[in-house]
Amino acid sequence: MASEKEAALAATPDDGKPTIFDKILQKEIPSTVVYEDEKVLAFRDIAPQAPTHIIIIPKVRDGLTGLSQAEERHEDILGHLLYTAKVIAKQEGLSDGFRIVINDGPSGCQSVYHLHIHLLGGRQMNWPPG
Ligand code: D5M
Repeated sequence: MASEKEAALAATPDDGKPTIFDKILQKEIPSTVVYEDEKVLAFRDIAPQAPTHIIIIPKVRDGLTGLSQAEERHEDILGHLLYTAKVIAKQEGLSDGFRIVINDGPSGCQSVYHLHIHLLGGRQMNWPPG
């Protein structure tokens, strides 16, 4: 399997086609869902980088291929995504802390162009990130 960096550099930023996350939303491919409400879906990352690694996505992309594409109308869903990350962190028992990551664009190592939050926890994190 290509490294995350290779996948990110090979990714097409926005070709208008459904992404792998659209297919997860449509249940065309399986995922391990840990949280769902009317606005967001959260599922376990297929290539976990920590004991807990969860992807949280808006159910409606609405132009939000990445954070750099955010507009004022997205403020509510962005806030909801972040709050949901906190709710899931508690649900997952990450009482000692956790990390939130949003990769944006090729330099940010983004490989899926449907805005998503990574929630990572269950081990000691390092700084700076790679
Ligand atoms: O992160 C994209 C993330 O999406 C990366 O950590 C792998 C994850 N991924 C890719 N396909 C799947 C499936 N099918 N299930 C669960 N997780 C998946 P990025 O920030 O774009 O690099």
